[in-house]
Amino acid sequence: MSLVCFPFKEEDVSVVVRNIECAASHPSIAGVLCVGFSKGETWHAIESAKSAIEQSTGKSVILLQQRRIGTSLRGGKGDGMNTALVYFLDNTEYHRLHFYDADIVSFSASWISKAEKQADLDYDVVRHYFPRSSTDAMITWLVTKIGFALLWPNSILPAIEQPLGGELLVSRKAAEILIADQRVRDQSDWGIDTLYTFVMAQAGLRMAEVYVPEGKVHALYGGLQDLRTMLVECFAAIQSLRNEVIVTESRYRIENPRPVPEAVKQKIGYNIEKTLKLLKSNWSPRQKELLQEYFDPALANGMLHAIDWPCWSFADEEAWISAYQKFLDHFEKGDFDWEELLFKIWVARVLNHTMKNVIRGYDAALGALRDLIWETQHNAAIQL
Ligand code: GDX
Repeated sequence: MSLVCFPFKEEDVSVVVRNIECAASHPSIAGVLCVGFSKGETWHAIESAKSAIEQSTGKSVILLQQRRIGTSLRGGKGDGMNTALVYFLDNTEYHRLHFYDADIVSFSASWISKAEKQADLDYDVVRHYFPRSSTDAMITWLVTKIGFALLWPNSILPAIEQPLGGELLVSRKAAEILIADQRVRDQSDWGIDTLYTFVMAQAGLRMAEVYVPEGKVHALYGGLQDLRTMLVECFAAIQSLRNEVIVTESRYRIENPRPVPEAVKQKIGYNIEKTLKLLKSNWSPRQKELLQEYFDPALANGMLHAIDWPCWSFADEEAWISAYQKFLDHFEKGDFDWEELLFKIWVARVLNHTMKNVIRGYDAALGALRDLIWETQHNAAIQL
């Protein structure tokens, strides 16, 4: 029997409670572990619903506040997920641990069944992936997948569809490997998904990806500003791993995707109007100096022009790969000017993708993203 963990902060309580009930009702699930950031409104709603769910399903619902496991980085989702790993390893009656974001409106029993069925074939890790809008997942595509392709082109990492996905199943073996790793325990912030994925590949775990055709419908972002912290923490996680090597091969299997639903194809993942203003915000003299010292002149000049009038044509695929390599060498997390430069250049790249690729339709946009990963991986592999 398995355990399901929902890490949560503050979410729509009716969605969270419905998801807990759904997981607890599943025949493969013996317990549902809710790991809260703090004892806020969502915590109290779960506490109130807990005994009724336990009575109706006959399963345990455990409510825990996350422990401070990392010591140096911000305490966030990483501490929440690692708290769940420790609980799972201490409670040996559970054989597998599932993670799901608590705010998923489209969550259903089939998400659990799919992962369980795949794990029965002796996979250590089963990850869910789903159709996403062509303007969604801009951290996944432009930061994580690019980083994996540049740094470990011959590993399985660039092939993993959604390496930041918070929906996955781990076996006891995978959980033990993860929590024994100091780098994982230290990654208490949004970088946790990067660390889990990386360590799974480095340890040669057997990994599968299952496809969820209905997609992940969850709370939406406003402007790209909402993603600034996640961007910085996900990039810093990749940067912290840049000198690591992967020598082991992992067994890897992926379920074929289905046609993407129209609703997903037509969705715009962020507010473009709000985002345009970000290009001219928060500039300091030092940011301009760093831009001119470290980055290609065409990109630097383009960014400086964007202070006066929103423009983005300079932030093409090639310019992003070149800038990414400069950030890998010089970026300093915690330094406001470096973080702002990373954020603004990424914003320009996302706008360029939106106006150049997304405008040509869903298939062209996804094709451009896939080509970028493929080209980057290929070029990095031949330079090894
Ligand atoms: N315990 C705990 N502590 N839970 C947290 C915290 C925290 O500090 N921060 C967020 N959560 C919960 C949150 O309530 C939700 O259930 C889940 O973690 C995901 O957070 P959300 O703000 O909905 O993340 P978002 O923007 O949807 O990102 C998710 O998808 C990304 C992706 O696939 O692109 C999240 O799983 C990311 O890790 C993932 O990169």
